[in-house]
Amino acid sequence: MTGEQRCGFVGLVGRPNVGKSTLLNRILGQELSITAAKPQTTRHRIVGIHTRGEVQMVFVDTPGLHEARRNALNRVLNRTALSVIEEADCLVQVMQMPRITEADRALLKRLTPNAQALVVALNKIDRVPRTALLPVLEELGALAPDAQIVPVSARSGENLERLEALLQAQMPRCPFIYPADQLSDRSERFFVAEIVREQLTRQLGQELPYALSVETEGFVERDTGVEVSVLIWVERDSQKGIVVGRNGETLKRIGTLARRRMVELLGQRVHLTTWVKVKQGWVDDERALRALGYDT
Ligand SMILES: Nc1nc2c(ncn2[C@@H]2O[C@H](COP(=O)(O)OP(=O)(O)OP(=O)(O)O)[C@@H](O)[C@H]2O)c(=O)[nH]1
Ligand SMILES: [Mg+2]
Repeated sequence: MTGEQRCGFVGLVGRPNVGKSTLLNRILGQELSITAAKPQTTRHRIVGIHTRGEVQMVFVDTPGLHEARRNALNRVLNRTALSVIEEADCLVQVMQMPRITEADRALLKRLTPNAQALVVALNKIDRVPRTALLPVLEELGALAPDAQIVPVSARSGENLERLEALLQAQMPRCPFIYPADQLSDRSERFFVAEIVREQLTRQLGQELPYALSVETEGFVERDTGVEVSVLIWVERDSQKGIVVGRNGETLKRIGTLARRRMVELLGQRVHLTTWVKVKQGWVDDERALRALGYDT
């Protein structure tokens, strides 16, 4: 019955690499938002819809907030992350063990005066001994006396039920926004590009992921499966060489891993073609960013 339904937006925010996307995926039980052991993996606002019984929680995963203002992409990522603060019914700031940092404190300070409920998910507790938790929890309690603090492990799933219960309790009375079986508001076209970027980010060295963007050029469903073609944009010729690798081996490996994930996502056969192109200076060009699908 619609009258009993509750529904709202939960914004996931925090500095890069603390585990926001892993947390979302774990709650959803699906690898929706791409993850990697490198900062700035998430570049878009990713909606993940979680409906259980009469409660629908619309999670919004965001890019990690960071200080760097090197280029337009950095600025766009921060803007995308901050926009969720206004629209969410409830905010989850993700932090990670073993310690909270100056950047965590600065963001917490920014979030505390907001009207909506604030939850701090202290993530990655699996990597520290129990005894390490107490001083950090005490520090957080003193910094944000009104926030609810939940130690969790997005990797092992520890304590996520408690986090979910807390968030559910914050959802206002409101009819569902999305059908109960919908998982995201993004298209399959969007996710196939993300899957390729995930593998590029994971497989390539430290710096290269920041010079890359991926765009779906073709997505055609046929009787024999889905034909996907993606463009990988880099900034320089030398980067193209690294992505392709000797005899095309690097790109081939990335393509194989990405295709496997696409088969899982789409539940059909996938034919994947990848092209690497050079677009000089795209990371500092708002128009190019818009054309590549960023929320400038
Ligand atoms: N040990 C441990 N590692 C975790 C946990 N949660 C996430 N990670 C790892 O932390 C790294 C970053 O995870 P992401 O989910 O991509 O982090 P993020 O906050 O979304 O990062 P950005 O999108 O770049 O801001 C990945 O290597 C994850 O596997 C956890 O609970 N425990
Ligand atoms: Mg992320």
